[in-house]
Amino acid sequence: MSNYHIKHLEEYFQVYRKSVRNPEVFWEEIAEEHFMWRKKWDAVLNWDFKKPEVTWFQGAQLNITENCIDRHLQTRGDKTAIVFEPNDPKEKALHISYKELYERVNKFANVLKSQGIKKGDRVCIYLPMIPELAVALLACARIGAIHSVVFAGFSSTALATRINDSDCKMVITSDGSYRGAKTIDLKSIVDEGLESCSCVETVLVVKRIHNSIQMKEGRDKWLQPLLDEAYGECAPEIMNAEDPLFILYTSGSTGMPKGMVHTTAGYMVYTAYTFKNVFQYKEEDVYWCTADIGWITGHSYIVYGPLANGATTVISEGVPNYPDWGRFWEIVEKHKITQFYTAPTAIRALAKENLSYVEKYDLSSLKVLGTVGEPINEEAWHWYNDNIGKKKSPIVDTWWQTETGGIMITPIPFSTPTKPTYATLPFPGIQPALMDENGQEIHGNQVDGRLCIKFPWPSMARTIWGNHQRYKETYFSAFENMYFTGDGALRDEVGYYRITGRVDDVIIVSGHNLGTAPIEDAINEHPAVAESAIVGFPHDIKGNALYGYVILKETGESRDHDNVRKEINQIITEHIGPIAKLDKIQFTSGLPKTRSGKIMRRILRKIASNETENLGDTSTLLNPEVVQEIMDNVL
Ligand code: 7RM
Repeated sequence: MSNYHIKHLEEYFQVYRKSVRNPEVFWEEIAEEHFMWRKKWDAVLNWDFKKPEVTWFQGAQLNITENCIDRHLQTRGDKTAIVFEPNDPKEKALHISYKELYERVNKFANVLKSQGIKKGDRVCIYLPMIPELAVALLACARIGAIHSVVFAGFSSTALATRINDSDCKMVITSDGSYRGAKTIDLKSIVDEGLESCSCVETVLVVKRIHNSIQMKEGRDKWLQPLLDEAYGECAPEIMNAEDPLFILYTSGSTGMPKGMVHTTAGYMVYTAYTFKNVFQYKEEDVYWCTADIGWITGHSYIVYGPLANGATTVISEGVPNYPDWGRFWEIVEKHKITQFYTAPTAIRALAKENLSYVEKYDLSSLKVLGTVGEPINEEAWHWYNDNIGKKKSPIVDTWWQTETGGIMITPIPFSTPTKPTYATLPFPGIQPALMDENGQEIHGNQVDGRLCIKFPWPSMARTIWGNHQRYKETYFSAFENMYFTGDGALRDEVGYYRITGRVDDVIIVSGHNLGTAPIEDAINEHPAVAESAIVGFPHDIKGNALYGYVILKETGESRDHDNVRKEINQIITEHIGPIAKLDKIQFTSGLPKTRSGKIMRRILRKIASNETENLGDTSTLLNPEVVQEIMDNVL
């Protein structure tokens, strides 16, 4: 019997040890007992990190939608699979049962087929957070088409680049989307993008905001009439374990975004098993992840992981501040949310607002809180713990990546004692290693280094679409026989991991390795500073010098900038030493960020170094306007 559901710390250690001593037996038991297979595997694992090549459950056959939908019909047919909470609180929420989801997915799958989509074809999905988005993913999976979701906040150029890179035959979009009090004309963004995409034959359009849009004859089709005609049963395509399930783009530090390819069986097993344990999901729970499905978090922990467990998962269309900053807590109360999973950037934004937005609502249904996307600072952690969890709901600080497919380092709630800013312990099956600059593993505790993973896990990305060489260079070349995450981490006295950030954020000043995170933490201690980011720029003597971008708090009073500069450098000298003093400090109203809150330091680095002709891929920027402001005021 496998320990599918970990219930206390001893059990975690027991399960972990087993997963490391005998990974194949460990994963085989989980795969056998908890999933539906059309044919069992010939081998649990084949791997060679040198090539690199990894396969899990080779020879097995399955369809992931049978695991996410069909097999629940007997026992949970009337249970709500998806709760849809619209942007406008006055619009009624929708409860979609497993039976209804089955019918929607099957009809949609038949529409895809009727439009000529076959196994292996790529379908680009560019939709807002509406039920059709999840249904579209599942419909692709039903017929073996490879979905490539592009976040519906990205520009037409970003969309076109991704469509062309993977040769998508179809785009699924909507007439528009709601975003707080605004509407966005998605369809015209698609039209603009498609001017440079000759591969797209069909555009399916979901009606959401009922505005009038252009429909291109022969190419564009409304979805609803096609669904009305479609038959409600579509036999699942029998897929091989290693057939691609989806492509999801993640922006690289330079050049083209990388189309990470995830395959079927391993991804299913790992996302389902992590979902169950990291959120301690129970049959009656109502789980809500606030991420967009256009992000890996949404793929793994809104759609596939929850549905594979027969869970109730919430899809919310809106934003945290519409109609006001109480919206999240209103939704928690309304649907009696038991698990709530969000990002530090959202927590910080919510924490800035008046507590009365929180206190208005009954949050007593909450059992587990989660965070993902970037390191969570101590202040935000405590705000979340005190005001949302009322010190009763453990916070799972989950570290993982688009490339890893699922959660890698995380507490198991009610088992692992949490510690602010620590992602804590590796999930069963995950073997982390900290490496030094010379490629040697750093053993023992109270150490820090580059975070690698020594052994394959089922949901790891198998390649970069169309560029296996880049996959090899990016992840398997820095350290021999290891997957390199690109992150730095420290291991404390009990073996807990704390992720410190991307290691390319380290700057060498006069031969000293300086991490950006501790310097930024020091700067942020200044009472007038709201946020900061530092980068290196070339310096004749020191090799590199430090350039700081600082956002001041809006206090209404004006401050002498030169005084603040001096005070910041005093604080840095006290906390780290004079070596880390900043040569230049630019005050700015914002920092270039992605949706999940990651600062795009590459842009800041290029501006500080005067290399602004080519900023690289900026298509995933949430706030492109701030880049111009920063360039205009560069020192
Ligand atoms: C899920 C996701 C991956 C990068 C990763 C880290 C950072 C994510 C945490 C974190 C500290 C965390 N996928 N990151 N989670 N850093 N603590 N709990 O975010 O591909 O978009 O980003 O995000 O740097 O490498 S992602």
